[in-house]
Amino acid sequence: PAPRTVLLTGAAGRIGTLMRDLLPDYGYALRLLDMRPVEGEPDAIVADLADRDALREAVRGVDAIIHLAGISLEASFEKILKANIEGTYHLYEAAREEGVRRIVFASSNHVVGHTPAPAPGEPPVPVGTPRRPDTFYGLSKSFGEDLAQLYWDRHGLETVSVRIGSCFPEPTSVRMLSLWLSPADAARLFHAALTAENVGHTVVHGVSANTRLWLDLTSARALGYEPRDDSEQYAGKLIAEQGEPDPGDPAHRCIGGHFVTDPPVWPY
Ligand code: NAI
Ligand code: 15L
Repeated sequence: PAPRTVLLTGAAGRIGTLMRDLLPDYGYALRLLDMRPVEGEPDAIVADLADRDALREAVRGVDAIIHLAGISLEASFEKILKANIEGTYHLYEAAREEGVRRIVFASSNHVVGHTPAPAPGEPPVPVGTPRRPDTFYGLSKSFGEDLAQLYWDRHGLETVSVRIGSCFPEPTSVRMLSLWLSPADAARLFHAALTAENVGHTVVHGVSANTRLWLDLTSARALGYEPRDDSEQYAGKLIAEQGEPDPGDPAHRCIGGHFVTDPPVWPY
């Protein structure tokens, strides 16, 4: 049967807030979790990923999990270790113990951040490209993908790891023209990842059907994802403001952009 009750971790965050709005239209009943209170949602579970008892209770009875919680920018190794590496492990253990069948894991383009960005006209980077994390943050997402593979091979717990590009209401930089995932396409992709059959552990890129696409969508489309948005409608305005991407600029040389040279740091 198709999953109905879904635990959304990181529900107070940027993507979590967008998905709380969009996913109920696909028929999901969402259970929410975050370390911060979720505005307007008094029933949301306020718990840290370090709290194994709370996680076990939170996952009990859900059909699937969308795992967005964690540090979403660069931080010290110690902080990343606790939130993203140990935290994701605790969530997978809770899911295994409670018999949850599937997790959609928010991975990131920063798993392959050091990969050269394709030049205009070159094909997008395939999902099987060697991993080249650009930060401890990207490294933690690479760990998450390997953890997902282990829990599939060893325990039969399925995961779709979504290497999200840049999920924002609108692209705000020239780089994002190549990496944008519109909120509506994110909901389409999460729905496909929750409902496709026999995914085992599948890695997909999470981007819209952008004209300047850097990340190949073959494996995402194989799940049934049909993106409808294209960042090109914002290209004129962004290029007028910021100029054409300069291939000599390190922030345009690699998929990870400014994370490669000057990563934004988690403020907490
Ligand atoms: P965000 O930083 O807005 O949200 C993350 C949420 O996780 C926050 O509400 C925070 O309170 C919660 N959180 C952090 N540590 C926690 C812990 N130890 N226990 C419980 N909750 C914790 O990030 P955003 O943009 O919503 O991203 C969601 C996920 O998608 C993240 O895992 C991020 O790494 C990933 N991602 C996001 C991209 C984007 O473009 N927004 C791109 C690639 C990946
Ligand atoms: C990410 O992984 C971050 O979580 C998000 O805040 C954006 O910066 C995104 O990558 C990006 O590369 O634009």
